[in-house]
Amino acid sequence: MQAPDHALIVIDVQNDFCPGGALAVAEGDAVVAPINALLGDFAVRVVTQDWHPADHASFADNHPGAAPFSVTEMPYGPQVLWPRHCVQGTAGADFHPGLRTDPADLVIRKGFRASIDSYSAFFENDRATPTGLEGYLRSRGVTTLTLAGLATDFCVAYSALDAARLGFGVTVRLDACRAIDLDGSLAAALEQMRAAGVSLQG
Ligand code: VGL
Ligand code: ZN
Repeated sequence: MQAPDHALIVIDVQNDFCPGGALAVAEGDAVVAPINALLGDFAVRVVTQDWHPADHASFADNHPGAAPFSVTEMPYGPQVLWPRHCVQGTAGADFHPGLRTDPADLVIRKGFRASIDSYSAFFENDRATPTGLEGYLRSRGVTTLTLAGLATDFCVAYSALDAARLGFGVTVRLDACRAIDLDGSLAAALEQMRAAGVSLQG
């Protein structure tokens, strides 16, 4: 069992990121078994859910003529335009049916504002608008985090980098993550996490 100040953060293990989903990550469902095993080891357990309204600005089909996986400029910086995914209340937004969500203390939803995406569990993509997760963790006395889930190079990496910037000790369990790997994004994310002092394990 990990110390009481050490939390497991499970990122976006949802149907749309698993094989057959709208934004399927290769082997995305392979994270379910290792994460289920990890859940028993942590006193504080948080799961996140990507949770977009239908008119979300990150969906390519909300930008006439834009191709999925192209990049556009938003007021807060560059933004990948994704296939429509994790729409609030749809089956694609549900957690993978095999994920043990009952042991979770907190479910944190992100990406619910139409005009801004939110990869990180801590801040939206302007890197300034908080989700509230930092306050939750600090008020529970958490200082150290282990992250797992989908996708390594987007929501997991952004969460890990923000957590390190906030002063948490951060480990990413790569054996319990899978990546999208868009134009070298996995290698770049791994390098950024290493440079930020994130421990990459598994
Ligand atoms: C994610 C792209 C768009 C993720 C979420 O969970 O990594 N990626 N929305
Ligand atoms: Zn999303």
